[in-house]
Amino acid sequence: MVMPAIKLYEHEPTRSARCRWTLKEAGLEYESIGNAPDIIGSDELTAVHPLGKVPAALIDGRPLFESAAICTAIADLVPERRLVGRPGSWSRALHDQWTHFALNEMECWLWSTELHSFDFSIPGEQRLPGIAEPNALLFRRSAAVLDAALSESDYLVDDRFTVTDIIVSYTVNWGKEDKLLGGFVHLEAYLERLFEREHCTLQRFE
Ligand SMILES: N[C@@H](CCC(=O)N[C@@H](CS)C(=O)NCC(=O)O)C(=O)O
Repeated sequence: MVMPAIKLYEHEPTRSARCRWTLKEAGLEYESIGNAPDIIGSDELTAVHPLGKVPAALIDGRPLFESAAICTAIADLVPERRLVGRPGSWSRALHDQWTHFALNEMECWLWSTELHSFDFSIPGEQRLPGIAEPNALLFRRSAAVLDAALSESDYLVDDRFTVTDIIVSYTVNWGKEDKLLGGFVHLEAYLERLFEREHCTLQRFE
């Protein structure tokens, strides 16, 4: 099978780290575009992602955005690497469950706190700094669910490393950066397990 040409619009310390890690685990060549803060909001990027956000990708010239969608599409390109279950399988349903859970029940609270503190999207006078506390509460309520799941298995799907772990662990590590993992020993151990992987792109936070 001829592999598609892949261009990844990225900036290293952002969610684009998910896509870079997935490409490495997939063993696929790609062209990195940007890898500097000024790629965000640029005309070049906005032609691929209407909000001018990273990550975004061109796969054989076709634009794709949202980090989880890009990672899953890359994993689907290399079925022999078993990074994700085939569409329609129960493994795939569990991949969808955990990635949606991480993004919609965990990451959204971290993102909201960031936007209301030091990020650039919300004008200063409209920011609600007090939102950090309820956001932390809601993040930890969901993190407890993930911690319980990881007390029974080292990984989230099929008891082996998959792209699901790449997507979800970025969220968990962001919670670690925000010092919200206190008491979640299985989440801490999960991160340590992933740091051991050769291609891991997670940043270390104390
Ligand atoms: N849900 C999106 C989030 C993309 C996103 O917000 N990216 C940030 C960097 S991590 C960005 O480009 N922010 C610029 C902005 O919000 O304008 C994804 O997972 O790809």
